[in-house]
Amino acid sequence: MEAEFILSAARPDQFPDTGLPEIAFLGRSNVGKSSLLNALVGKKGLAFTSATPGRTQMINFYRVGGEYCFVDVPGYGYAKAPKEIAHAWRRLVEHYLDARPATLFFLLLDARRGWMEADLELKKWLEFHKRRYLVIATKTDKLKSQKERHHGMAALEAQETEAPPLPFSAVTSRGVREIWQAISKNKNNRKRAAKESLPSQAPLN
Ligand SMILES: Nc1nc2c(ncn2[C@@H]2O[C@H](COP(=O)(O)OP(=O)(O)O)[C@@H](O)[C@H]2O)c(=O)[nH]1
Ligand SMILES: [Mg+2]
Repeated sequence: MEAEFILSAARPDQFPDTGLPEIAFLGRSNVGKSSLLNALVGKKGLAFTSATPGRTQMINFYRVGGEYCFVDVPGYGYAKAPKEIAHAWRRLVEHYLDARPATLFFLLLDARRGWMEADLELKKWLEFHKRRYLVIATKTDKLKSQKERHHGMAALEAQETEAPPLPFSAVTSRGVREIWQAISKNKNNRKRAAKESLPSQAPLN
């Protein structure tokens, strides 16, 4: 799939206006946001992945297949970041969430860890502000036994969400097809909603 980096935004006035439907990848540092983005596009090095949490400090925008804008949002809940930096990220991310109401949000959770405090906070925010979001369980390849898998999914399902969490692994590519289906379904729903909300035409005479 054709994909290109647009820009990294450190401030809200740098957010690009692509006119494309936006998909934002949200989740704690190291949960696998960049890896998911790369897997969906089929390009290993598109988004910067790192073994060191908290490296991506800006919001990165990518044009994907000429049809979508993917947004890699810096991870929250990284305890070791210096206070001022953590504060600046938070403000930048909050600005982003606030400024882009039409975005479809992917909330990524580590399949082994389930919901953590910061994830729950974000879920609450998304629901309060009526944003569309999907939960994605990452790193499912790390759940080795049947028991671990069962336990992992049960922990994710303990929270009520609009749609059930989608399992994903960047190692096995599990979930790529289902996630793309969810993206295009969302786009079609949006188109339909936009059509229905058009004012009916007044008769010409
Ligand atoms: N085993 C496994 N490792 C993963 C998976 N996704 C990401 N990782 C690893 O987890 C680390 C963080 O991934 P990254 O995509 O940079 O996370 P981000 O900080 O949320 O963008 C990297 O070392 C990745 O190689 C996965 O599905 N399975
Ligand atoms: Mg990243």
